Amino acid sequence: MGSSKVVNAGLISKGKKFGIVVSRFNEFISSKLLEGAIDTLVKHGTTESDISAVWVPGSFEVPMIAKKMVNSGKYNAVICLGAIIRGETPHFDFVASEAAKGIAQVAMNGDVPCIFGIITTDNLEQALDRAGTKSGNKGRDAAQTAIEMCNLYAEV
Ligand code: INI
Repeated sequence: MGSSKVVNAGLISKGKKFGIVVSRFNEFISSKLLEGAIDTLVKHGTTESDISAVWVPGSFEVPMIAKKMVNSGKYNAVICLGAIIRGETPHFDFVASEAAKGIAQVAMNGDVPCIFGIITTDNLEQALDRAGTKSGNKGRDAAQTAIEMCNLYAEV
């Protein structure tokens, strides 16, 4: 319709500041997600010195630091990265559900977007696929989502 206002945020991140929280558990995978996220932010215009990444022990701890980063007022968006891989016990389900719930809670209570870039997979192969091989790099996707969302927060 001619007079309707349609908001569609761009993907330019120049001048924006990003906090990244990354889980050390399954570090081989999460370090690839981190590399992908940083590379994507830089490719879209962010200066490397405007990116701060914090390593935490596991995905369960990600929301705790994400909350502090969101509340610090220093960042235009916070990106959460990690890899939760199913094992023999129900541990996976608890960690995955608390990480997702915690990040959603931080996102809804904060004034800047907090992005869920934690992969949850049934096995290592599926995780590798999502960390820069067959299925792309979910760290890149999370970074692109963060850029779009912080540009949207500036518009809406
Ligand atoms: N943390 C992860 O990030 N990925 C996993 O696959 C994982 N598994 O499978 O156990 C995991 N567990 C650790 C958890 O996040 C906490 O660090 C730990 O429970 C201490 O609170």
